[in-house]
Amino acid sequence: GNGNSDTEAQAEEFLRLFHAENTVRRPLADRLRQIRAEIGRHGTYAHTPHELAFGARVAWRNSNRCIGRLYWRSLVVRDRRHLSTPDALHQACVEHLHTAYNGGRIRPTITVFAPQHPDGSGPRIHNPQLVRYAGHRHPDGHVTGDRAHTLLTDHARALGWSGGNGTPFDVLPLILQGPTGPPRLYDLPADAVHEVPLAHPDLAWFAGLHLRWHALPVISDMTLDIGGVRYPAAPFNGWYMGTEIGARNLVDADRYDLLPLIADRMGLDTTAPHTLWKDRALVELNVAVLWSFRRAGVTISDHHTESERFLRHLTREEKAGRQVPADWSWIVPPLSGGITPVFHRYYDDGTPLPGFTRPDSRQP
Ligand code: HEM
Ligand code: NRG
Repeated sequence: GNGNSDTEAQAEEFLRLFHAENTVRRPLADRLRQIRAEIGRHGTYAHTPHELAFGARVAWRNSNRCIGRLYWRSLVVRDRRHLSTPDALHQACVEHLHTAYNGGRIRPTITVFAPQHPDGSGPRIHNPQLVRYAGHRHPDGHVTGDRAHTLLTDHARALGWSGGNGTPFDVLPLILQGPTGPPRLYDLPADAVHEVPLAHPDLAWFAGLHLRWHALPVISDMTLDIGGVRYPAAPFNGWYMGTEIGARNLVDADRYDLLPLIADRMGLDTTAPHTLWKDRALVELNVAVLWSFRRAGVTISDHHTESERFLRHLTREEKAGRQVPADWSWIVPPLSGGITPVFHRYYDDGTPLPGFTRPDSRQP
């Protein structure tokens, strides 16, 4: 955990940034004095609602893997710091899904729950995203569903989950834990989880594959770190870029691994890589994802549009005198990289705070 002096130094750095970028009535020196006293007494301090909202937006702005940062100022911040019990988390997560979905016009939204206590305790969401599909493991090693989630599925079963119909798209329950006490299971109500059935504008058989994906990517396993205060439960979402679904989730060999099936239905020659059967199947799958979301009236964007927006973001931030940390290997889309403008340049690196962090090895 943070010692008091670390917390103080990080608080001061954040408060200086907050005062540099915002019009704040209260003099900086005043606020810093108050924060130091609070840290002295309690080992931590409380953000004002204005500080919290700014900190969350800057955490998005600083996310070096995110291509979607142009709209960082418009993030909707739901201040739920008074909530930390599993029951309350569950209710607020369901609300998050409704308000962020907004009838299909997705609103980038974050819900911030109670902060971590100086002793390290705090609320936690065990699911990596609020909506995840189960990976059902069979005795012969075959998996039905999302192979990335076999461990999460086992975890849910060990806690007593008996749901799921054994389909490839069974939504897992939420596994929620308060600052004290064991993790608890909560089913998501069906009307909170919006999904899009996938079809293709020209390939009539495509709908018969019965593929689907959920409308909202709500990351729930990252800690929001602002000015020496950590929020371990702070689920956030924007909208999908089509390639996340059509070039990774449904395609990776350790996810749904669907290219062989799609190529077969397309009647492609899959006997040699030089026929580019994988590439041709990949493009049609991505056409299907984008077309289906649009047809369903659910916000989604293609990688050409998001790349162009990201370059606008770089120009705008540069004008404001700020560096934009970016990780090329995450920013360049997994389909047609070289024909998007984000491919053809270098980026500043770094992972400044405020930011979203992960305790495990996926964090740089
Ligand atoms: C990562 C797009 C909104 C924070 C990503 C990735 C994409 C993306 C394509 C890479 C994901 C991957 O390869 O798995 C978008 C789009 C948004 C959006 C199109 C639409 C508004 C947001 C918001 C936040 C955010 C609202 C936070 C408030 C992040 C973070 C990562 C990320 C922290 C890295 C995730 C990780 O390490 O697993 N985003 N994003 N993004 N985005 Fe965004
Ligand atoms: N690739 C993951 C989601 C990662 C974040 N992507 C976003 N974030 N679009 C997947 O589920 O495919 N967001 O906050 O919108």
